[in-house]
Amino acid sequence: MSTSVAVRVDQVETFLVDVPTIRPHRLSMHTMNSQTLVLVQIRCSDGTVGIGEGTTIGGLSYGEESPEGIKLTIDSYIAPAIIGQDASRVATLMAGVKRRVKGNRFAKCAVETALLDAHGKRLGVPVSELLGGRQHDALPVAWTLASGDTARDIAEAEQMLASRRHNIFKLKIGLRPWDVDVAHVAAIAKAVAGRASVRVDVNQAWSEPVARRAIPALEDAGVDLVEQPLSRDHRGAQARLAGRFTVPIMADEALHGLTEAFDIAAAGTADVFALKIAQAGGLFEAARMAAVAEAAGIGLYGGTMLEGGVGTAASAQVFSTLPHFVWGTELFGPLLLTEEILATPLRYGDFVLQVPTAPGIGVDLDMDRVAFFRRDGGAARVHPVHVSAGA
Ligand code: MUC
Ligand code: MG
Repeated sequence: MSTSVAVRVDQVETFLVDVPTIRPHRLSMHTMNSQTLVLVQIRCSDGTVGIGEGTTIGGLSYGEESPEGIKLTIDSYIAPAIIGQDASRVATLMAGVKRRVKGNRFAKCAVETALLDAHGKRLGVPVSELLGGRQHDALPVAWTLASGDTARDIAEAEQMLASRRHNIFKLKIGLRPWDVDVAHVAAIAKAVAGRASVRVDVNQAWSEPVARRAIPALEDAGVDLVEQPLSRDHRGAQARLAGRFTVPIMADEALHGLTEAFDIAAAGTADVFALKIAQAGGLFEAARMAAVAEAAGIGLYGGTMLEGGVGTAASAQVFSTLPHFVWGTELFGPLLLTEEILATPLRYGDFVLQVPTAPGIGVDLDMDRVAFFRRDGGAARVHPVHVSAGA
């Protein structure tokens, strides 16, 4: 048995970073002009520092946790639960957090990521190696066309194809009448036909009757995948759609953790899972959800909450360990932002993202850039350094 002294979690620091987007990003429930990144930095007694991210979209319009709420949950409830504990026992720490904090998956994801990052750095290995080892060194990356303007979206798609950055396009629809949306999608699909895969994300905006009219038209237009057409609460209706149409239906907002993954698989509510570390509640839970998908014959897609470089790198670490991503990933979040906050940017090109190979999640923050964009101007909440008895 090891007699080595446990490495303690000493300090947990959280900060909100507001970064503009390169253009308005229009979803059915919210138009983004900027993104608020929720970043966590955890210092351990051996000097290792781990970073994590728990970013959401559109305040409280997408999910049940706001950026401010994620920060508060970590500061007030999760930090006290882990400070002074053995930092090398990440699974044990997260089990303890789960006992003390219900829900709040985004906040848990941010903290778990930071703990895994620190532990990977401590051992000198990428987080993928802590999760069983990687099966992929690079992941295909989709781009979302969501300017709201057909001609602008086609021009953007052409630019992405010409620069060999993306050849999978996800189109955000659901804000306008369904027939207007279908005409928009059909025009883009025609423009890139034979050169790219075109998918749509309705973000829960349709009713079942609307979906029954719109989906055949999307199939005729050559759409490959329909993401979350109905409310996450309407599972029976979405199961009927999945049984009725050939085009695969993907679950996104409906997938809040392992239990929902199991329920969706059992009820046949979706053909594909959009796996997201934030919605899952962390990297461990995302991997468990992937196992459910595998057992049920459900396809995998590597989703994003449009995180910056930290959440994107963490997602890539766990996705790299999973079986084949038949549907690719959409880990383009940092590319939607005007500013780089990583010391070294993630590497995109030839339609893929290279999974970082450095220890931990494989990326570091550029703290000067972070300081510049911090909402609090640098006065982040720092949970006091743990002082052990007798120290
Ligand atoms: C979503 O619903 O999938 C992911 C990519 C994107 O453009 O929006 C997000 C959220
Ligand atoms: Mg989605």
